[in-house]
Amino acid sequence: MAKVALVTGVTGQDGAYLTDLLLKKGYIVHGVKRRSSLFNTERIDHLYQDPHEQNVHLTLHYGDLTDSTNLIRIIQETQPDEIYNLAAMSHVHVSFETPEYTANADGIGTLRILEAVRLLGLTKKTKVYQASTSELYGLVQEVPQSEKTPFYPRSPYAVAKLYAYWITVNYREAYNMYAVNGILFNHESPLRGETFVTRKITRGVAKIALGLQDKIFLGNLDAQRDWGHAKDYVEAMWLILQQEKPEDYVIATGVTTPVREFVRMAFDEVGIELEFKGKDENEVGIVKVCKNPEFQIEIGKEVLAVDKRYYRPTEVDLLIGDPTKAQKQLNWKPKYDLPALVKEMVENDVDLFKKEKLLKQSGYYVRNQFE
Ligand code: NDP
Ligand code: GDR
Repeated sequence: MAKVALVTGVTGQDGAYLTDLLLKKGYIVHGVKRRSSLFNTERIDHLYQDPHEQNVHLTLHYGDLTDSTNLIRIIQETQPDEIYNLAAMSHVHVSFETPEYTANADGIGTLRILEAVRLLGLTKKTKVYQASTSELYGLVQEVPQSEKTPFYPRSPYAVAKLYAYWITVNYREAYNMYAVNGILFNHESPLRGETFVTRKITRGVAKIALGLQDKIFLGNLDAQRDWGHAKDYVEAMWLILQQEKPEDYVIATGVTTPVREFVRMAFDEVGIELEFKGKDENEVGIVKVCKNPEFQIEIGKEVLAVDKRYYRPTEVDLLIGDPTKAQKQLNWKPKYDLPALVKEMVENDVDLFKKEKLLKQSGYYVRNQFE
């Protein structure tokens, strides 16, 4: 019998990679997607099957983490062996603007899933994976950060995820459930949301190289993150649910890099060497050399500037994970390093905007992108 998985946040970056992985492993996958006034399934359209077909392996259900009865009904109908709770308002900066909603969806939303499993008498059958985050570490207590490092959240997002983390641990201990946290450090990909810093940079670099944009405006260039590839990280999620004992795991590469260095690497991919000048909010990036004849870019042009509006009220300065436990117990090892990730993301965005440029040059309407 095929295993049944329920994936919340199926339309997001991780939802798309995880669904692909589970389908390849022979799972029947049910995904929870929100109703939206525009189509929001672009990342999984290639996996979607018309419900009128035979042998449908992926089914989408309308739902929301803020709606308990909806979640109870979906879990009752699908009777999942595994639930991957990936749904969340996942943008740290936006959580300062929408703290109450973030607490509801990211914190209480997790409780709703766990409580639904309990109410439906599925505690022995259904395993629950909670998408926990390195943002829990927040204000640096120690480096590298492991499963034993104390938490000090620094945003409404991280505080909501702290609740989700502990309620998952509590349901495991109180009801003997297989409920676990994957404490995942930042992971990116060509499917990354456009307003997270890596994708904002790779899209900006592609547009600048193609003459579609003049400059990228960023916030704190000194922040350091442990960046991996989402494809590797969804593999870890699956492994975490296949263990004999339910335990929490840190998933990270163990390498940290400042945002400024990510910018440099991304420009380097299109043959543009940058020189950084100035400090803090006055820092700029100027084109020093352009080695790629395909891209006509003026030497000395300012292509990067800092805009304070992207600073956060409280920042997480340094994240670097210690994945020793995952390496030993899960036998997990990432296939991508940062240069390979940056290369894939930049190439993807150059391709994307080459198409846009072609449309523009042929006189077709190109929608305005609000970023
Ligand atoms: P995305 O922002 O790409 O995806 C989030 C998903 O959650 C989307 O499908 C979104 O739907 C859905 N969603 C948002 N709010 C609700 C809600 N109220 N009810 C139902 N669905 C909702 O995030 P990622 O894929 O990058 O991350 C997946 C999870 O992992 C998140 O919980 C995130 O906080 C966590 N995480 C991510 C890390 C990363 O580096 N990517 C690291 C550590 C943890 P829609 O498409 O309609 O917006
Ligand atoms: P993060 O990711 O907050 O770590 O959360 P993000 O890419 O948004 O920021 C990373 C760092 O870059 C700095 N930064 C900017 N960030 C954004 N978004 N836009 C900018 O213009 C910019 N300039 C500099 C930020 O200040 C920050 O230090 C991500 C999300 O996926 C969470 O859901 C997840 O839990 C964590 O990763 C682990």
